[in-house]
Amino acid sequence: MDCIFCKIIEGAIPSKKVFENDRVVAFHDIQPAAPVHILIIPKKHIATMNDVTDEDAEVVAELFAVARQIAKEQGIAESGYRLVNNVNADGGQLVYHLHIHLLGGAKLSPLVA
Ligand code: IU
Repeated sequence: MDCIFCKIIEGAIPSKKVFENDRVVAFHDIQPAAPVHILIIPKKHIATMNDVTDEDAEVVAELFAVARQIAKEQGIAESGYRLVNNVNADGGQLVYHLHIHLLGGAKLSPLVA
């Protein structure tokens, strides 16, 4: 499968990983949009949030658990952070392998002014 994040999971493409277990990987975004910008992804190839099934409930919950843990490790849990999941073209999704952006380390601009 020609998926860049699957290649990152396999280690075929290098990345700065901050977390890995049998089901989930997290690594620094190559084009950070905030001082802390980490992507949290399932090892299972799921293209978008639209493709998540009931079978994936545990791993999707784990993505959020890993995000909470990394936010603590990065020292941004108390100051705050943002979790983002872009879906399809209008949502700005560029990589079609489910991922949660963990953004923080600065005061982020409000989504609604
Ligand atoms: P999006 O939600 O699909 O738009 O986000 C994709 C992100 O993946 C984006 O922030 C890229 O900078 C990031 N990324 C990466 O970290 N490493 C890569 O090799 C590629 C994209 I391609």
